[in-house]
Amino acid sequence: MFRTLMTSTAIVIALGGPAVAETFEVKMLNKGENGRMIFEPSALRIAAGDTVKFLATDLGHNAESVKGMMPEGAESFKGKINEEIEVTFPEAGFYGVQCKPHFAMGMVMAVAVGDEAIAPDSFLEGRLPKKAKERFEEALSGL
Ligand SMILES: [Cu+2]
Repeated sequence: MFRTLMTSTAIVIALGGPAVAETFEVKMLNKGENGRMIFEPSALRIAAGDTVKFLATDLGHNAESVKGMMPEGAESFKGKINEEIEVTFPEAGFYGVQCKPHFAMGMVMAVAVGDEAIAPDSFLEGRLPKKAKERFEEALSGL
């Protein structure tokens, strides 16, 4: 005689905490809608605790933070060439991201974390290649 006992228990706990963190994808491209050697999108607004995944859609790129273009206390990050890294941004503020080999060609993006509308003056104060600065300015205006 066989006896089968099936028990199914579902426990649903409703949490009133903050929204679940999201993951956003950014492509690293040789050619995008807005030019060559480019992050797409090149401007992103996310919430603190969200993650950005950098996709090696085209080869030969990396994603790393730009020195001096982060809120104080935030941790820098650096992906290897062709590495798809996931970066979580716990600190609110503005972040500059670069592809090291194509920095001078303007392969940069801006990530705004939180609600602050305008980047601090210091964000673009550092030494930047002309094309990188232009792309940053473009990105900031699109946030
Ligand atoms: Cu690149």
